[in-house]
Amino acid sequence: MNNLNYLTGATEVSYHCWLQYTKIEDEALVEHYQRYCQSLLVLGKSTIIESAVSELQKGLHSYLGSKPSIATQEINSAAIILGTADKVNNPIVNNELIDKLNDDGYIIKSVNENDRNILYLVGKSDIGVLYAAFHLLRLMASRKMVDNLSIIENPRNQFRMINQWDNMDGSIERGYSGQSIFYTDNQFSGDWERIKDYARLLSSVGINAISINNVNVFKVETNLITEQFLPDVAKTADIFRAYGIKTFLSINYASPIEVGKLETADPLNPEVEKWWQQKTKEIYSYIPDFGGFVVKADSEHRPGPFSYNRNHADGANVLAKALQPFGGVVIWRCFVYNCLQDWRDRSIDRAKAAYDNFKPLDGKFLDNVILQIKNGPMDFQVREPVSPLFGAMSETNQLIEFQVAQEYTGQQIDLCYLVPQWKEVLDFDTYAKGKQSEVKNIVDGSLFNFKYSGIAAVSNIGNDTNWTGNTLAQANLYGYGRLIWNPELSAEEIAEEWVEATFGHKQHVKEIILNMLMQSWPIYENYTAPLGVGWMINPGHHYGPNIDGYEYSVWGTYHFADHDGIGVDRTIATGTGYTGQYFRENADYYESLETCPDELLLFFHHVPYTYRLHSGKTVIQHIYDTHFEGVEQVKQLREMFTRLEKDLDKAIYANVLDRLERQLANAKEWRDKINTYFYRKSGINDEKNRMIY
Ligand code: GCV
Repeated sequence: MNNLNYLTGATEVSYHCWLQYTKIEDEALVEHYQRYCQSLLVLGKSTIIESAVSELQKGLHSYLGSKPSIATQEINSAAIILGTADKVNNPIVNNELIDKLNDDGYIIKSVNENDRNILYLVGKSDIGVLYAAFHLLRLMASRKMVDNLSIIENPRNQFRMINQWDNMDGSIERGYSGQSIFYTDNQFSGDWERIKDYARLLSSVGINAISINNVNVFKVETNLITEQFLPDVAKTADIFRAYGIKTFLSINYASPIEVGKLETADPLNPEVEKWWQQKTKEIYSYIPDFGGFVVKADSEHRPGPFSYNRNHADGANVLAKALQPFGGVVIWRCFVYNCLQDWRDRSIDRAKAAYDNFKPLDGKFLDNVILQIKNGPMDFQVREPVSPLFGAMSETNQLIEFQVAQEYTGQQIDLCYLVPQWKEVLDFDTYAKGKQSEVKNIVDGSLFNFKYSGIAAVSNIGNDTNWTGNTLAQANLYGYGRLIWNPELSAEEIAEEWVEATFGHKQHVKEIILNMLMQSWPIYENYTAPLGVGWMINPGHHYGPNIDGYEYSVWGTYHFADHDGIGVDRTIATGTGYTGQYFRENADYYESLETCPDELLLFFHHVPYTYRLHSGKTVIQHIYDTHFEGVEQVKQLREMFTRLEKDLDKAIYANVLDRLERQLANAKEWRDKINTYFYRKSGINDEKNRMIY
């Protein structure tokens, strides 16, 4: 890490992300912390507790310049006492408090006992102790005082998961930050230190589950469940386990054929059922706490139960039965649609596919199956409505899937802080059980009392030294973890925490970066596809504009623009009927032009270019204005950032500036292509007579 590579942000500073633990210069504050942190009394022994101790030692040493000593039984000085609730023999941690904790929850209390300051870090279980340690280190990153602390924290979501889309040849599907840290040349990379650092980063924001290979499972990865690779999977799982993270594998639905040499993978075939049971038993012999399988089936050319005229419940249940004796789960993705659909045929609508495929199966899945549903009905666009499947399946466990990787949102070249987008999704009221049936109350399991539920997301990391390509994209990984721990946190609060932990405390640095992050999603939306219509992006690699670009064939466009108007009519009255998949309140809201929000207008309606938005502008003028404005806003982002040249690590500065330059070029290209296209199509002049190329 000594070789600086400025454009990839390659310095040790960027490698440590938000776990910088930067030395505290303010002596009074050092003294304040020292009043609590001279020794550590560790109650209990486990690999997770060892991780907590090692992290505290590392962090405190770095912040304060001295490592706390490890006390064994008696404490003679100011101390941090850490352990699980059952081990802490002190009335301060009473049953009333402990009863408030869920399995991963913790308490932090600072007290003065016999003239000694004590900080209790107490978990309901070991993982809570580790989370409490990270919480304390986070408080110190924000330079918060620790007197009179009385914190009770519980994660809101049970599954807090990351999905790697890593392939064993080292590539990452939709990866924008180098190669895989897990694999190279069709082998495990053996870079266990890096994997451990990834585990630390994930655990520090509360992630507790990871699937370590791409959901598109190709030839080599199919063998991850065989003795060829299981020893390395087990080694990986050992590393994650020490940080409270369970390991999952994505599997190939055709494994009984490809690995087992059976003639079929029909889920109702007894031989297939037996094969999965034996295979699962074998996996658990390597990894006793293996999480389970993630499955993409019958989607984008992946095999699945449809080949045998079976449905997704049949498909998932055979795996669930095999996992059930070991406490494992099947995470079955709902990203199922006909990718070869001809968009000229208006009777089919990709947006309807997940609901149409899965809703009729509600209640038919075994209780250790969890459906993983993308946040929107399409595919991680900069703007799309919330998937109507949320709330529609009251008897089936559900996870929501976000994409931290910026596939359609700038590929970690363009700045796009996604926490505000995810927050909007989680706050969306489905009306499944009347008011207050928000997505966050569905995926936290409370609305329908799901046995298993939570949130998963596609990771944005690779082996670039700064992990995320653009150093500022680290905020999305941090923010994802923090938001799913507590969906009530605001996007600003999370961004501020991240900025302080990563860049320190200079007021103007904080203000500028915070400002840049908070504006970035609307800016990206301004210069790309307008008003919720989606795509208009280059097919294949998904970066840069291609207005008529259409993914799987040359037929049709996603936007139905012609000389008169643009947008997809998804109404019940005259369109595809997609709006009817929502509960009444939302169906009516989107169906009517009166109420449909501007930002989703073209997702739901086909309107003339002269149609007037609630904003008062016509659609065409909105397109011109936002695209001119988007470019100016990117210029401002760049200008703001250059004010930080003297404040930031050189490599980080160069890395982000380089990305902002490329973002500006991208924004200009979008502006010019979009404005020209719609000017030519509509023949309507820009009211402000700006030059349209
Ligand atoms: C892993 C989109 C992406 C694919 C991805 C797929 C999915 O279509 O472009 O790369 O495949 O989503 O989520 O399965």
